[in-house]
Amino acid sequence: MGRLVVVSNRVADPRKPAAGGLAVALGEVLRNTGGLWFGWSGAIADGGTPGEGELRLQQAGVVTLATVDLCRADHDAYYGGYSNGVLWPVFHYRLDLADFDGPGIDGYRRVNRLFARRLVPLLRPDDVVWVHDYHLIPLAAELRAAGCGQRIGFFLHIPMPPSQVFAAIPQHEWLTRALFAYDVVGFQSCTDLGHFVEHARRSAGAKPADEHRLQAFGRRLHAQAFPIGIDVDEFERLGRAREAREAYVTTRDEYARRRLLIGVDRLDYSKGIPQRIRAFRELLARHPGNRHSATLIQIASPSREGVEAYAEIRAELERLCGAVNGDFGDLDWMPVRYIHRTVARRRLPGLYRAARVGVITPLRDGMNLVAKEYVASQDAADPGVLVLSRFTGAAEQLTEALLVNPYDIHGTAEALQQALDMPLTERQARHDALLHCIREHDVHRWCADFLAALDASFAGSLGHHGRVRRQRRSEPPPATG
Ligand code: GDG
Repeated sequence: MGRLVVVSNRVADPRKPAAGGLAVALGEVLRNTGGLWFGWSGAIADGGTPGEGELRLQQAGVVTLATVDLCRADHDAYYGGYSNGVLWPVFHYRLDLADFDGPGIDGYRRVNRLFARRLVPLLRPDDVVWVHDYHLIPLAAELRAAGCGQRIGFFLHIPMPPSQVFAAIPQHEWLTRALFAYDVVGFQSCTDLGHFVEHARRSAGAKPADEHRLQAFGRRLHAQAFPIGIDVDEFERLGRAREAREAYVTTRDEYARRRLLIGVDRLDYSKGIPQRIRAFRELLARHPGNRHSATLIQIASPSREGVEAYAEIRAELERLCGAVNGDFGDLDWMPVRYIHRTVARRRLPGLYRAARVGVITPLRDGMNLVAKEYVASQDAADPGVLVLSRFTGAAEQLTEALLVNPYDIHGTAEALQQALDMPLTERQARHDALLHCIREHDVHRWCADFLAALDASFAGSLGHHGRVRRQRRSEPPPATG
C-alpha cells in the first residue's frame, strides 16, 4: 500500500501526548506507519483573506505535518459556525442546540476547498488518503473535482443520527452526496451504519451493491462499522510508569477512607456531566451509607470555549457541584471534586486505577475512549466497575459494563450503588470480559481493518479501477436563511 495521508481538522505532533479522542488515536496510528498529516494549524491569522491560508511543512519523527492557517472569518464560519454550531449538535441528536440560520455553510465549503487546494500538490499517485470527521465531509468531492484518483476514505468519529434527525440539516442531501465521493466511509457502530444506510436509501435512493457496498450518484461506496479502540499495551505501559504510579498512590492515600468514582471528559454537553452529578446527588440522598465515603472526581478538560453552549454548560456544572458540596459536604469530606483543567495524560491511568467506579455516562457519544482506558488501567486482581451509558458506541461492545440510561437519574444512581457494592468475583469476571474485548478491538485493528477495506475498494466511481474521471465540482449546497 502507498504512503498514508491523514487529514483531520487539527494536527498534533504524534510524539507528544494529546487530549481528545481523535488526536490520541491518530497520533498512535501515524507513529506506527509514518506518512503525512494534513490539517488546520490551530492558528488564526487575523486580517487574512477568506479562502486563503499559508501551508507549512514540518517533520515530526516519521511523520510530515502539513498545516494551514485560517483567517478569522473562515475559522468562525467553518469551525465555530457550521462544524460545531450545526453538525456537532445534530449528529449528537441535539436539534435544539443547532444554529441552522447561521452563515457557517459558506465558510465550511470555503475551508474544505482551501484544504483541497493546498493538499493536491502534496499528493503522490499511490497515496492512500484517510479523512477524519465531520469538519471535512466535502473534502473528497473537492479533491475529486481537482482530478484526484487516489483512494480516499472517511471515518466519522461522532454518531450518525437517524435519518429523520439528519434530514433537519438544510444541506443534508448535499452532505450525503459528498460522502459518496469517498471510496470507504467508516462509522463507530452498527447503529450509526444503519442510520447512514437508511438515510442514503431514503434521500438518495441508494441501492445495496453487495455486502458492504451502496450504489448512488453513479458511484459505489463501501460503508462499514469500524469501532475505534485504544492502544492497550501502550496504555498499560503508561500505567506502570512513575507518574501513573505516583498519581495512584497519592490518590489512594488521600482518599484512604473513601470510595472513589471517576469521570473524565472534554467539557461538552454531549458527555452528560450535569446528569451524572445529579445521579451522584441522588446516590447520596437515597443511600446515606455513602455519605462521608463516596467521592466523585470529575475531570472536565476545557474544550471549544468560544462556542456559546459550552460556556453555559460550564456555569451549570459549577452550580450543580457547588450545590452537592454545600448540601452534603462536611469539614472532612467534599463529595464532588470538580476539576476544570486538562490533567497530564501520564497521570490518567493512576487516577483510573484508584477509582472503584468509572462513570462514563454521555447522552450520546460516537465511541468513548475513556471507557476503554478505564478498563485497561484496572488491577485485574481487584478491578473497578465500569458504569457506561447505553448511548455510546462503546456500549455495543462493552456489554459486561453496567449499562445505564443517563437521562434516568434514579436508575443511574442505583447502578452506581450496584457498582459500589459489587462483590470481587463479579468484578473480576466482568473486567476479564471487558479487557478481552478492548484487546480484540484495539486501535491497531481499527486502523488495519479500515485501511484494508480502503485498499480493497475499487475506485468508487463505476469507471475503471484506479482511474477516476475528472468530475465537475460538486453542486453547491442550497443557500440557507
Ligand atoms: C471523539 C468522539 C470518539 C480527556 N480529558 C483529558 C484527556 N482526555 C482524553 C481521554 C481520551 C480522549 O481525551 C477523549 O476521548 P473520547 O473518545 O472519550 O471523546 P472525544 O474527545 O469526544 O472524541 C468519541 C473519539 O473521537 C475517537 O473516535 O470515541 O466518541 O466524540 O483519550 O483520555 N487527556 C488528558 N487530560 C485530560 O484532562 N491528558
